[in-house]
Amino acid sequence: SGKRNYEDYEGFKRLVDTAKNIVVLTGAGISAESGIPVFRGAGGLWRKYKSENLASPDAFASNPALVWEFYNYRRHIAFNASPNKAHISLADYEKKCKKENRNLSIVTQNVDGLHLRAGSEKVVELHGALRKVSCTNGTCENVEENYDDPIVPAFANRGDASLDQADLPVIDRKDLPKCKKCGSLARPYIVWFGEMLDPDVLEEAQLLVGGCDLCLVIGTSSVVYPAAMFAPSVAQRGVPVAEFNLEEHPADSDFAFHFPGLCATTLPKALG
Ligand code: BJW
Ligand code: ZN
Repeated sequence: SGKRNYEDYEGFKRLVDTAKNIVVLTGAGISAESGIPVFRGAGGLWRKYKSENLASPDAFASNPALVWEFYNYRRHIAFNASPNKAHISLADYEKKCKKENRNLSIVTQNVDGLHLRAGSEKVVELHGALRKVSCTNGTCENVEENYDDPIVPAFANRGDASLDQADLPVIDRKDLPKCKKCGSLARPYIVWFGEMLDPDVLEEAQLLVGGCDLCLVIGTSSVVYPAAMFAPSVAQRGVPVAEFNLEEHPADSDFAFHFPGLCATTLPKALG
């Protein structure tokens, strides 16, 4: 460890083309070039509200209409976005691996669904998905796919939900999304701050991370747990980690490879 290879594309290619179990960890940065705002830093979506103040069970309990309108807006952006060259090069590389009897899996923090839409098959969605809603009634636990945009008529023609809503009429609770099974209030199928990740999903991710012989970590600020510990745990085992990010982070000194820049440019170059 401690070996830092900046932009060593040739060295990386030799490794990636022989690795048997590749795990790719992704965050918001991989979708930035598809027009989906990242969470932290410049261009962050949460200008007016801190992410913790909307993506939390308390926020939903106290103002479900505000939280739902925010997710309605996020869904609109995600459903209308297209996978970029970074998503597509991963999907293509997974197909190449399959032919060569090797494995490539994606463990993503993203909720936009763009890996699946790019054609990736093995995708673990750690934080849920914007295309899914779940029931708030603990005895029902129904999870369903829902592509309606707006998700309910009450959200039509209210403009950009990221703007100040003080002047907009308050939406009645009865007009919010409902569970199609039991009629209770529905919620976004998203893991909010302070909530546990689905234990099966977490276990699947941990198995993949624990068994990989090469790890790519792409477009994440690596501050949100438990996802933030995956790449460091791989590096700790002495397995090479390659980071693709606009910026370099001080915590990443154990990573073997660094490819600074826009990942829709660097990733196709590294996997091509
Ligand atoms: C590019 C690029 C380009 C840009 N090319 N690169 C201390 C206090 C309080 C809480 C905690 C604490 N310690 C731990 C916790 C728990 C908490 C946590 O980690 N908080 C931290 C913030 C400190 N974690 C949790 O609550 C998790 N649950 C949990 O731990 O349960 C147990 C528990 C229960 C109770 C108490 C404590 C523990 C759940 C976390 C769920 C996170 N959910 C969110 C929001 C919902 C999703 C949504 O609505 O969309 O998921 S948070 C938000 O951050 C979102 C993301 O998935 C996640 C990660 O962000 P990501 O992907 O890294 O994006 P950014 O924006 O941060 O970074 C983008 C990066 O891309 C940057 O590095 C750029 O440079 C780069 N970039 N363009 C390449 N073109
Ligand atoms: Zn229900």
